[in-house]
Amino acid sequence: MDNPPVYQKISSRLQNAEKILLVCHRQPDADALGSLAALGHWLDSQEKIYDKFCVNQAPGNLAWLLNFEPLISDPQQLACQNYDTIVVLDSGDLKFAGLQDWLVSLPAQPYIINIDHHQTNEHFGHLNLVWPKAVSTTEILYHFFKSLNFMPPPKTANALLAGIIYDTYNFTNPNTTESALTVAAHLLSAGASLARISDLILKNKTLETLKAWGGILTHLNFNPRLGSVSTIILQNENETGLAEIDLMEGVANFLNNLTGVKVVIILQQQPGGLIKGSLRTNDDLIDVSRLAKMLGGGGHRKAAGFRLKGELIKAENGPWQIK
Ligand SMILES: [Mn+2]
Repeated sequence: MDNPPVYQKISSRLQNAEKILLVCHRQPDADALGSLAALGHWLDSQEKIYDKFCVNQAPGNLAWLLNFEPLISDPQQLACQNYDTIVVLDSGDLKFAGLQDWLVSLPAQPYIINIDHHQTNEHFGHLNLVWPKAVSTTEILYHFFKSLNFMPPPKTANALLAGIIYDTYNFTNPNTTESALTVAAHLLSAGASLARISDLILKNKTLETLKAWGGILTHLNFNPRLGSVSTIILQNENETGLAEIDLMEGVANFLNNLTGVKVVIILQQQPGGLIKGSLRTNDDLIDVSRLAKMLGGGGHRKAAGFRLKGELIKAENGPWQIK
């Protein structure tokens, strides 16, 4: 995607900003954190002052992206900082970014730049760079940097590649594009290390994780009419020390490798009577983000999620149901 006018606007807004806040979505993944890190590197090169916020800290296998530095995770700490510009990365809405309540409480609204690739993005920014065809938000940032003639140093190339590897599941998702592969090739030329990054991001399963998967897979249920396979994760099934989201996403990606299945549905029981759902498909004719949106969530054509109020109940001799 080439959109020089928007790139220019974003660049000049950031160049002229006094105090910038970079934000990525809660429970951050390698695209969210890679975007945060890479944009931070560019701001460093411009000698700009900025902070980084995310509701949750980086998971252990991704902390290297931020040089093992903690993020601001308590919105209270944002008070009195007087940010004039906020860049929200890889988040389809302000709630997912954890900013909604804090923004409402502010006397004056900061200028919001929204850079994202989620199909369901709500264009909540004053400036929106939303490109659903990009495989990752870092792919968009690559084009942004290129248009500014910013040559990413190896650490930035690694951060950009991390987002592409994660969101394409190592270039194996059906949404992997020629353009993403070309960008990845350029990042390798810029000094990114493909094997190392993909090991750090994807080869992170522990024995405990696989044992938890084993328990979860015993609930598998195939619906021949819909061509869907579903499973559930009960509250006591995560003793892995992994974040709930990582356990769920891991199982969802694994099940998406099943042959003869159109849609993967995973429901996870959460405390407080909440059910979190994760949807996957490899079918070109199915857009799971539409179903997620109907259920109050969002995401991409091939991978989406939602949250519902309810409890998972096992019908007698039947499958699990939402009540
Ligand atoms: Mn992403």
